[in-house]
Amino acid sequence: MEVKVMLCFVLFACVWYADGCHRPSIRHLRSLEYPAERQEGSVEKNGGHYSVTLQAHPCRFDTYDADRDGEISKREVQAILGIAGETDSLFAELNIMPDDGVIKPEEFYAKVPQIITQCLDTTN
Ligand SMILES: [Ca+2]
Ligand SMILES: [Ca+2]
Repeated sequence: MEVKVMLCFVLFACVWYADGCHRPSIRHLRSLEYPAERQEGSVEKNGGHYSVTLQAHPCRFDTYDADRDGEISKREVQAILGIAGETDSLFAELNIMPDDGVIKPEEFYAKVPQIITQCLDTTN
């Protein structure tokens, strides 16, 4: 019983806190931490392949996952490659299972060797 009361109190406190203070959301904080000016490269589309120019490794998941949460959001790709049609298009192709709206490592590594020029798997 006491636990339930405690949980109710905690929940109430959380709701009150979130409503009362207009503190920036985590998402907002992250966008401050990784502004668009951080752009380090660009993407061009040549035929069926994307040519990704990057200072960092264009074939590594970590390069794009700026906040290291294990998934790549569209904003993270835009932060690195710029806000452009090619960026959206590349994101859409890498996001094989689009329902979650993010690119998971398994999606990334399944697709990147096929569509990014610098990462093409030449062993096949
Ligand atoms: Ca991320
Ligand atoms: Ca996905």
